[in-house]
Amino acid sequence: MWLAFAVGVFSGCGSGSVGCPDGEVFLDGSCRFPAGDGDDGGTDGGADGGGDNGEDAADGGDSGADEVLLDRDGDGVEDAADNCPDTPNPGQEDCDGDGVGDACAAQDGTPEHPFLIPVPGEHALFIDGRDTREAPSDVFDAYPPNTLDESGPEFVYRFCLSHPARFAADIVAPEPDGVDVDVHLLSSLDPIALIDRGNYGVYAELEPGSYFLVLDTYVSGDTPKPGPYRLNVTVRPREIRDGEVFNSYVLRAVEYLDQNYGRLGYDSAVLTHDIAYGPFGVIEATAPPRTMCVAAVMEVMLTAYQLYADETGDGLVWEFLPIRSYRSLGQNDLKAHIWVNPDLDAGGTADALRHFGMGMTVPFEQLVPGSFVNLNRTNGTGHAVVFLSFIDIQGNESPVWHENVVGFKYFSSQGGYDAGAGGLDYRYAVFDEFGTPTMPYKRDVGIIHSSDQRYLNTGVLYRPELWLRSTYSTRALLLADTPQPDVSAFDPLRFDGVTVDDQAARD
Ligand SMILES: [Ca+2]
Ligand SMILES: [Ca+2]
Ligand SMILES: [Ca+2]
Ligand SMILES: [Ca+2]
Repeated sequence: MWLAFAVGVFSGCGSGSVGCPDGEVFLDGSCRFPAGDGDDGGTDGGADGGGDNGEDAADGGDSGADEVLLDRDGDGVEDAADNCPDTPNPGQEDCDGDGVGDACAAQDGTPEHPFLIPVPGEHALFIDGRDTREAPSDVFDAYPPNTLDESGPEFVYRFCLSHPARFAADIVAPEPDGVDVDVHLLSSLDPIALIDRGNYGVYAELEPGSYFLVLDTYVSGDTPKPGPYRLNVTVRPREIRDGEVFNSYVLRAVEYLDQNYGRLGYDSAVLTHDIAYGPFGVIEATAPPRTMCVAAVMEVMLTAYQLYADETGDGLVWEFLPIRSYRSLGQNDLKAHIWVNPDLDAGGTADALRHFGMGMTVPFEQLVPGSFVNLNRTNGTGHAVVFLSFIDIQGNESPVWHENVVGFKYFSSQGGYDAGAGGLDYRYAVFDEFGTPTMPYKRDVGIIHSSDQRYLNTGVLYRPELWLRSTYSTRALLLADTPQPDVSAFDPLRFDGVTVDDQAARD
């Protein structure tokens, strides 16, 4: 499935199916061998071409001398105007504007013929897998102002945005031993204009336009580290719209859990009570009613799913991922990413949701109530929480960020072991630079205020009709019944459940 193909520049339009080499088909935005082997490609091509051409010829004959315009590929665009007349492409996308439609543009991953990432709407997810040992391009050695040695071979992608977007590109972590492919987002090829780069991924808020993504091979000393990668590209609208995000259900879940399961005690345990996963079974609590923070976030999500399903009659929330995604800690289980794992490049719930095609990174200042935050403190501990509001120095709440914000109000599980002293509850989180101000209720201070998502991981969950299949969520389904080793473990020292006003209860 993740085979990279042998490359050469192949001119595509009009010959073959969509400009893929012989035996390959255009699938999910790139040329691939069809399932099976090369024989399938030949059969598909022959059947498609013959059928279409025959039909068109007949239509033309009936009309005789009438000026009926041919549309060989039946995409509603007449041949004379069709920028790719043998491949249905009703949208006529032409990212580079050269008159040759994206659907039949030559694509080999070089700067001249980059792979085109389709962005069919405001919400889009593109997956691809290749191996930089096979990359045909070796022209980028560095990405100023960054100075890392990227002189190994690279694959170049291009995409066009018609709307303001949040854009993320991630490669699946961890990489195989000896492999180090880095991700670079550029606004143009010449001069090189680096927007963002990362060891595992990039994030940016982008205006409509054309951009390049380069998957390049890092060189350590004199040793290039080429190898395979699996790429997930996520495009979401810049605007966070009530009708598209799950925040209102998250907030209702918080209210429900606070009233019914609040302050029952904190422990390194999972869930305050057993929770049904739709018709697929029950996710069992390990030591009810006590629970810890990452599990509290998962409990909020599972409760929000139930509220959504009750209201809409829609079971999509349980069909997207198998129940084991919320029970197990394997690489393709959502829970393993929510549990926080640097090896998976998962700094918290926001990363987890993006990885699985269910959510997106949103910078702290742009959060809306009902979003997810993983915070880290200057003392080295961390916490997974639901974001409720921004707060000022007196603890006054605001649903939108303003210049007097000193932190935020959250919901999670923390505090003492005894009922009343800990468990699901609210706290006022204050960024380190604002000290320990008086707040209306218990505080959590010393929070690291950073735009680096590894320190302050922030993002939203979309409504299930906007959940899109990423590498992780695809594999979660495929491997649902296959035993997988645990790759994450809860770290009770880092996630100690101790906020400044819980210290007494824990000493
Ligand atoms: Ca056409
Ligand atoms: Ca066409
Ligand atoms: Ca073009
Ligand atoms: Ca390079």
